[in-house]
Amino acid sequence: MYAPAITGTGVFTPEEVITNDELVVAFNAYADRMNAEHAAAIAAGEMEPIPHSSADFIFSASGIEQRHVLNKSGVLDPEIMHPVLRPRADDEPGVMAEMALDAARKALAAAGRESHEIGAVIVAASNHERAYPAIAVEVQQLLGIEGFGFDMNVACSSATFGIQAAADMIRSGSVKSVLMVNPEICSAHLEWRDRDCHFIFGDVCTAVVLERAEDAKGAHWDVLGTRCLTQFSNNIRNNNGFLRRTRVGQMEDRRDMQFMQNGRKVFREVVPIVSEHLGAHMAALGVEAADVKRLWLHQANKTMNDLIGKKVMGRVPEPGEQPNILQDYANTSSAGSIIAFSQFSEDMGDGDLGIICSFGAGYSVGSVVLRKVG
Ligand code: CO8
Repeated sequence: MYAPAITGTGVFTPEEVITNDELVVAFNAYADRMNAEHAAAIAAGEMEPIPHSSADFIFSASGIEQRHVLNKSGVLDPEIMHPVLRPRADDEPGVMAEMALDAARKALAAAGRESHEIGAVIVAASNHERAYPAIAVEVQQLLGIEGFGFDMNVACSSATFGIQAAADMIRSGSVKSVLMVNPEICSAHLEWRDRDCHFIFGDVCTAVVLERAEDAKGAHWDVLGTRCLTQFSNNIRNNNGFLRRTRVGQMEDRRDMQFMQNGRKVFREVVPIVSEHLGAHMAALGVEAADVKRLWLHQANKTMNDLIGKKVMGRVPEPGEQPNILQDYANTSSAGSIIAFSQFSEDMGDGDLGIICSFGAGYSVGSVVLRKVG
């Protein structure tokens, strides 16, 4: 058995940003247009008017201030209301592969590794661009990696489940090192015309290099343990998948074809499930709350994270102990906790303990307990 370690992380952040104010202006213009178009039906009581969205509501309900996206103009055009991404020919990199390359190169540089030294690629994400060939195999080919690759989807827990899969393969000796990547094109799965959820998501890609701890070239994170849990629920569901390519009103317009949730129910159910999961994982590893220097949680909702942080630590976490990035990125599905880990771990010292924890559709919960070395 070999001890697995995280030796590098990388984040690809799309350049384009949509603030809450910009988003609300676009949504309200869309609502006004639809209400004018259907004025007669609304007046006859056959249809409810679409109410306006509000930037104040978005911030107070979620803590989100802005989001990065691959295409801002399509999302903000009241006639379109979805990202417009250039269709890719089969002989050029797909969108997810392109995002993955940027994040992967950063993670490899952080680990001090060349891509040909990696033994396997896992692309773990909620939002897949196609069914097959696997995005991971495309990334593998683009980076010149021998060995194999496969895709995984456990919604917002894809990255932690991907870390567990990688760590288990390294432990057993089937591979020496793994590149685990999370390209999340959440904007293509979000229903930007639904006021209840149009503010939730953003786009990003994270990457993590895992290898045998004994092979690490510098400071690294020993993986002390991983734990995954799933429990079926329809409270977060998407029945179709990638990309609405047609213009508003010109497609079979089933609401279930994009992201759907029962947000209130999710909120109520998530806090106990995640808190119990983390408590049990810590107990199994003999980790006390007082030992935990940092919690890198899934980034969906600030209030939810504050509650989970308090339950796990047994007190209100000090500023910096449970860093949030959702104010800048919104919910980036599986990548959120990895962005937090990547951006808020450099300052930690030799022997410090931290926990990455994701939670998402499925339901799914994944935790990774890490100890800094070096
Ligand atoms: N602008 C203005 N008003 C609005 C808007 C808007 N954009 N949207 C809704 N409102 C109004 C509603 O009409 C409603 O009005 P009224 O009270 O008069 O009926 C009022 O505001 C409250 O609406 P909601 O009940 O929908 O709002 P919430 O307070 O519940 O907030 C959230 C919505 C922020 C989405 C909240 O439900 C939430 O965060 N839920 C948690 C789930 C979550 O984070 N989902 C994100 C994606 S899924 C994910 O990342 C995984 C999460 C955890 C998985 C669990 C695994 C174990």
